[in-house]
Amino acid sequence: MTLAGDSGVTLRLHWSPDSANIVVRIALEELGLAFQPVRVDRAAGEHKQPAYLALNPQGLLPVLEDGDLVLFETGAILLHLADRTGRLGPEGPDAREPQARAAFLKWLFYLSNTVHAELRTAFYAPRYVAGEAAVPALRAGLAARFRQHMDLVAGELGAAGWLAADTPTLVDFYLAVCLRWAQLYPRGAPLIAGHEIPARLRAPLRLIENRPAVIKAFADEHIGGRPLTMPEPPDLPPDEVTG
Ligand SMILES: N[C@@H](CCC(=O)N[C@@H](CS)C(=O)NCC(=O)O)C(=O)O
Repeated sequence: MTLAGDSGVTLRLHWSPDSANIVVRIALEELGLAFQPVRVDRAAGEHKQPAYLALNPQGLLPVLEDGDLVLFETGAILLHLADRTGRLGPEGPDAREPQARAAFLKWLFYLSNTVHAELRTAFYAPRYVAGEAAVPALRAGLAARFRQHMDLVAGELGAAGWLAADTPTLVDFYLAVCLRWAQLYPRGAPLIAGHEIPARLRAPLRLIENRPAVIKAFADEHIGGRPLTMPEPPDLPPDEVTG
């Protein structure tokens, strides 16, 4: 088996601006892993074509290729990167440290199977109900749940303001991006307003958006300014913004 890093093989991140790949891109930059970005034209439906479906049969972004390995699902990719580097975040802790790993795993799964999954349902609401008329009620219910999730998370942050350790780990970056999306999408009627973000989550968000690796990751997806506390969509023609 070949892994990226073996004789010139690189990690390959399949991406589209502001899609879930931004979480993985931040993780790669923060962990100092070199990678080759592979742009997928979502607006043209490239992610539903056979070549991409061979990598992710769901036809969703992101995919990360690591040598012979092909991974999809943001949460699975983050866990793979933590195990691969032996670190849960850029400043540690060790990925095998039992307390931190347990905290990391529970928040990773919560973010992946509850928070992110519900955001997806809100963004793609018409796919989940019969008839457009039911969409506003579904979105309103999910917005209320998102606020509850953020209150819960705010109450569980450690003293230093991070979820799994005394320093930021990949789950903090995942949470931060979920907060970005909730303030931006669906376009024109976002799930929450910035002032609804619980006070305890604001300081970590500010710290994250000022980190050089995070700034670079967003910039490489055409996102500038204050991407977490005053988010704007990618600076692209409107038909290319699919995030
Ligand atoms: N559970 C998946 C969700 C990924 C996802 O929703 N990706 C979106 C972009 S943010 C996508 O590819 N959407 C295209 C589509 O639904 O057709 C993950 O975490 O990777």
